[in-house]
Amino acid sequence: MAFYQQEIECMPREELRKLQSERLCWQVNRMYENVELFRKRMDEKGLKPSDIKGVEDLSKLPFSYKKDLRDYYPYGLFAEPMENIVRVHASSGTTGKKIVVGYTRKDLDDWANGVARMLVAIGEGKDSFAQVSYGYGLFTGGLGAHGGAEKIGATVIPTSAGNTQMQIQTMIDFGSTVLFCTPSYALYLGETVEEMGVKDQLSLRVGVFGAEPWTEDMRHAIEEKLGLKAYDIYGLSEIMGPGVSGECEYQCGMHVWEDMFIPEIIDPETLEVLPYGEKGELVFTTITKEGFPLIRYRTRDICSLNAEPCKCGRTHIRMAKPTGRSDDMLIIRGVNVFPSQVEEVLIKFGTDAGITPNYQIVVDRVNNNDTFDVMVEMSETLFADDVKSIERIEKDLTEQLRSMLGIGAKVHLVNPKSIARSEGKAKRVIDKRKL
Ligand code: DLL
Repeated sequence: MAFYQQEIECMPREELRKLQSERLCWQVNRMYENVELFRKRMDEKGLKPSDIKGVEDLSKLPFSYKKDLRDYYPYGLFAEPMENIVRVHASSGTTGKKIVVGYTRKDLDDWANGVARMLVAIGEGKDSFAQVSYGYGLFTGGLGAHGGAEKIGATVIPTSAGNTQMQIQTMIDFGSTVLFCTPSYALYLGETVEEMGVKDQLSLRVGVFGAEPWTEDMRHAIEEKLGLKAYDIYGLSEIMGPGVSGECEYQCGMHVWEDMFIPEIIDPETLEVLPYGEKGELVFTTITKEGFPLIRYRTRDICSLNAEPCKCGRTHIRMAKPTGRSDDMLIIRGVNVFPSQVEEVLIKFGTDAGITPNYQIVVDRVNNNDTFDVMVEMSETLFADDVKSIERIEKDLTEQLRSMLGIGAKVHLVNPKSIARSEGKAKRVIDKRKL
C-alpha cells in the first residue's frame, strides 16, 4: 500500500481532531482580523474568536454562501494582501456573475498535495503518463490535476479539453496511462475511441473523473469503452478545486483531507448538523487555506459522511458520491425534480433496451403550465428498428419516469449523436422559464 503523506493520511482520529482544533482557532482569529464580512457576522452573533476553542465549537460559527462571493467580487473576501496571492481561479456557475478565488504559494502547494495523495492512493507514481483533459484556465480542473500529477513525478501531458480526435491520437502516441476529465467527456472520448476502432492501441490504466455528478452505471460504461478503471474525484473552486476528496483503491467513498478541510452535513431546511451516515447538505470549513479561507461554506451538494475505518488504512472521513445539488433542483408543476433521478431511470432502463445515457431535459412554461420534455438518444440498433418499437420504448420510459418522479414527462427518443456533447461539464437541463 503506497501513501504520499502517510503520517497525515493515517493519523489517528483523536490526533486529527486535535490538529483540526488548533488550525480552526488559528483560522478564526486571522479571519476575524482580515475579513470584514466574517467579523461582521461574528459580531452579529455576539461571538469573539476566543469563544471558539476547538472543533466542538464549530456549530456556533456563522455559515457562508456563494452569494457572499458574488457580493464581495472580486477580492473582497481574501484574507491576505494581494502581494501574497500568486494565482486566481474563477467559476461562472449557472447564474451570471463569476466568483473569484485566490491562492498563496502555500495554498497551491497544499492543493497539489491533496491531488497527489489521491493519485498515490490509486497506484500512480513516477512512471505514470498523466493526460490532463480537464479545461485549463480559470476553471480549477486543468491546473489542479496538473499540480497534483507533477507532485508525484508523473509525466504530465497537458492537452486541456476539446479536439477529441487529437486527444485520442495523443493518448496513443504519448502512451497516456492516466486520464483526467469530466465523466461526460470521458464517455464522449469512449464513443469516439469506438468509432475510430483504436481501443487496443490505448495504454490507459485509470481515469480520474469528477466536476459533475455521475452514477455507478456511468462508471461502468466509461470503464468498458476506454478499458480503464475509473475513480471519482471531488472538489469545488470555493474550497480549493479538484482533490478536496478522492477515492482510494477500495472505492467506497471519497476521503476528505481533514487536516485541511472540516466537513459537516446539515439539514438544508433546519440547518441542524446531522450525524454521520445521514444524507444532507455538505458544508466545509477550510483550516489551512491562507488566501481565500471560508468558514462553514454551504456547498449545496447533497451527500453523507462515513467515519468508519477504511481498508486502505487512511483515517480521513469518506463522503458518498454527491447525488446532486439542492439548488439543481427543478420545480416542475410544483414537484421537486433532480436531473440525477432522470438519469437513474435512463440508466436502469439500459442500453440493452436501445437507449444511451445521453439526455437533455427541457422545461418551459406554456399558457401558465410547465412543460417537461426529456430528450434521450437512441442507440444505432434501436434507430435502425421499426417505428413501433421506438414508440413502445418511449411509452415504457414515460411510465418509469412518472413512477420515479410523480409527474409526467414527455419522452422523445432522438437520433444517435444528436445531443450536443460537452468537453467539460455536461449541460443536462435547459430551463426556458428562466431565459
Ligand atoms: O468542478 C472542481 C473539480 C474539477 C472537481 C475537476 C473535480 C474534478 P467547480 O466548477 O467550482 O469546481 O464546481 C464544483 O461541481 O460543488 C459539485 O456540485 C460538482 N462536483 C465536483 N466534483 C464532483 C464529483 C470543480 N466528483 C461543483 N461528483 C461541486 C459530483 C461534483 N459532483
